[in-house]
Amino acid sequence: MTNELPLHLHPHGSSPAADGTSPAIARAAEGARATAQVGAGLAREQKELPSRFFYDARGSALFERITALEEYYPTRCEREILETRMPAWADRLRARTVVELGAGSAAKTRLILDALVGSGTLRTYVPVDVSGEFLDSTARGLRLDYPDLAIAAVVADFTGPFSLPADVPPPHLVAFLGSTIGNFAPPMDSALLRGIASVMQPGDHLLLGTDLRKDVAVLHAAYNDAEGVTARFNLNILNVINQRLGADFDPSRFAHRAFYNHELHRIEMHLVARSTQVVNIPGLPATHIAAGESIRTEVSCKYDRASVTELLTSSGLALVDWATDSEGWFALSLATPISDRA
Ligand code: SAH
Ligand code: AVI
Repeated sequence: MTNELPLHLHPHGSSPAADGTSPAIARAAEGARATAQVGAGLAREQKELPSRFFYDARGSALFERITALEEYYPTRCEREILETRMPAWADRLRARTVVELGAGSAAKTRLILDALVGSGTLRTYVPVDVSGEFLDSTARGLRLDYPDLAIAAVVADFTGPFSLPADVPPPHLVAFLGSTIGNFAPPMDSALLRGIASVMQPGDHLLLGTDLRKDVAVLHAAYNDAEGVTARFNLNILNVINQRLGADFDPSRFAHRAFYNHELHRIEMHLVARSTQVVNIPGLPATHIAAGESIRTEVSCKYDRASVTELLTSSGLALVDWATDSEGWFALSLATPISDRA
């Protein structure tokens, strides 16, 4: 794995500096890029917002609450697979560094760390996440519980270029859990994985979590929980955009909606305007939203083995192992760069 992930997924604006530019300039560049992205999304016929804006400290905390909900099965299914498979995988991977994209609380990751520490190979864990405050607290907790590991947290948007710390000894395991890949519609999904594959070296592996296609009632309940936590998570995107971009969205004038799009095999989360309104964002033209019109805030693609294999192959990766939970609701795939196949 080389030290810079050269991922360029955004057509609008430049990405935050990974080249030693001062933090103030990098922040201004990120602000300009965020405004350009939000503006482009709101100008589409189907208005949309980039889902990374769910995740400020409150959004990350709300996501953690979602993972504990009875209806939200992906976390417990993925945990079951890790509990079952990680000890054998650790012996096979012999990873000295784990890099995790979108680490969040890294609660499940502890199963990966435990197995690799148990095999005696792991030296360094690099959690990467855009939610800085939350990531700092994750890293603090891990340093207490894993005093012999180097925990090198990187606050970054993994869809832009970013640098890894200098000391990340190979072989590497890149963990991309939770089906976060599903939040990227084609062709962004493949572009993101291709960027990851391009910096992997022989002996490195990707561990990819993907939510599987299933009974629509199960999917629907997972994104429309009875307590309304997912609704609060969805609405929080407007608070984050207000705070980061100085926008004047009024969250009380929107309602949560999540449904399964059968044709595209994905859950879509939207915010539906309760009334006609105008939203102002500094640097952008006023956004007119009609009553009943929606803003799409997230897609969450659902897969089967064939579509995961196809996604990996189109990204320059080869599937080397596949495991599901006992219900067959979630899968973990181990993959290597295609050039690395025996
Ligand atoms: N891996 C954890 C968390 C999944 S939630 C789990 O499986 O439970 C998705 C995580 O990815 C959040 O922590 C969020 O802050 C992070 N994230 C989302 N988009 C991101 C982006 N573009 N760059 C970096 N992190 C991102
Ligand atoms: C992070 N991501 C994979 C979650 C998902 O299921 O798509 C985010 C989420 N959205 C609503 N609930 C959870």
